[in-house]
Amino acid sequence: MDKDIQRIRAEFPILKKQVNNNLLVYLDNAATTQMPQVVEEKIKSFDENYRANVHRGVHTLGLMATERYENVRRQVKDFIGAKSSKEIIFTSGCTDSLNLIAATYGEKNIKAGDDIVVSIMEHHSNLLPWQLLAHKKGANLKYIELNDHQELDLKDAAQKITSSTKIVAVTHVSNVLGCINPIKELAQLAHKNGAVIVVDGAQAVGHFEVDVRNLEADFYAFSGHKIFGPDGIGVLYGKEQLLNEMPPYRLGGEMIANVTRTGATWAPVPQKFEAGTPNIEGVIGLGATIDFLKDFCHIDQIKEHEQELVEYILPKLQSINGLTVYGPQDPTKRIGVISFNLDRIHPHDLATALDLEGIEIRAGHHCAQPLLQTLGVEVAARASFSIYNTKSEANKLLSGLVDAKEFFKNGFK
Ligand code: 7TS
Repeated sequence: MDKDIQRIRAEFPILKKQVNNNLLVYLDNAATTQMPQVVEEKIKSFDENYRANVHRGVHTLGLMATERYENVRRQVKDFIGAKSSKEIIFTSGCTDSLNLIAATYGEKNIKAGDDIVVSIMEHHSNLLPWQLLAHKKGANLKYIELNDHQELDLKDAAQKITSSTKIVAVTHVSNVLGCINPIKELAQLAHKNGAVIVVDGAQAVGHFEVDVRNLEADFYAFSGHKIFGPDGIGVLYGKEQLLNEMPPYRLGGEMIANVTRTGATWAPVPQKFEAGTPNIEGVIGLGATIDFLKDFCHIDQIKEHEQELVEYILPKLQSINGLTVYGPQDPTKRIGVISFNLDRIHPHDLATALDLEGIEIRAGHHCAQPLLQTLGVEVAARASFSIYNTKSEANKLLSGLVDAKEFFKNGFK
């Protein structure tokens, strides 16, 4: 395994960089992962060999660009186990995908008095669109709470999801707690009550195998930049029938069947939801990313490696006096995301101290303020591990934290 990790590390030139005179230790993968060379090369090849707009002209470059673009749609379909490539919509990211569902499916189907059920651990991207929709329509927003292990409480979910529920919107993996949520059980609860389930997969895809049909998800959203791909590209999966029944999101070029002076009809899905020139470079890069994930890293190996790192570091973190880790204590219930606070040191100070040693972690509210309020804190530090991180980097984090604790207690030695 270690040899394989070194082979994977070699694909990421940035990992050889020095930051503040130390070898970079990149532990902010939940915010954005690094991009392997092969993805950049694929994007460069598009720009150098067949750069053109898609779905428009009949010239050679345009046809080549369209063919590659549509091939990636088929690749994504296979990657997440969708039934048809018509169910794959390219968006600018997970946030865009989630806003799309609320503004189309939500606008059409939510009425006053309906319930929308989210979990308390949602990223603001899967909370604010539902909050706004509920305010606009006079609907109720209900929260599934945490259980004693700081995981999603399925018993509470069974009480909150009722025949009044029209939409259940939950994250597959929390970007703060790192816990993997029981999506299939939630989907079955939603369906039993006649609701649809929207799954935010931003922290799940690329960490373990995701099969939308096996999960019974109605909608599933994720971003390219969190799975070693480019920025500004994301995916929305939706069941074809649901997408067919939804009104369009943005209006403009390429999403119409016919336009007259007085009206318009819409193109079939997925074009109906891809108005204007899409992020073609992003899509080409996403295709290369999926190849890299499947053929070079292997999804099962990613899962195993993150698990191994969590099993290694979690007890050691917990043995640091004054350090509180959030989320389930059982490493098998997590991906490589670990949020914590150390004594009363502000996470920004902690992150700045670690940065001086080249260790990059995230600090703040992680765009999950209601969750942090529930945990009784305003901010937290977060280290998030990926396939290219090593135990030696985990050790650097541990000793960096111990140094920071000493420093903030005693000042300069
Ligand atoms: N959902 C979850 C669970 C996320 O973690 C994020 C981003 C998003 C949605 C939004 O994704 P985007 O690609 O559209 O921005 N999370 C983080 C994070 O934890 N730190 O920076 C971004």
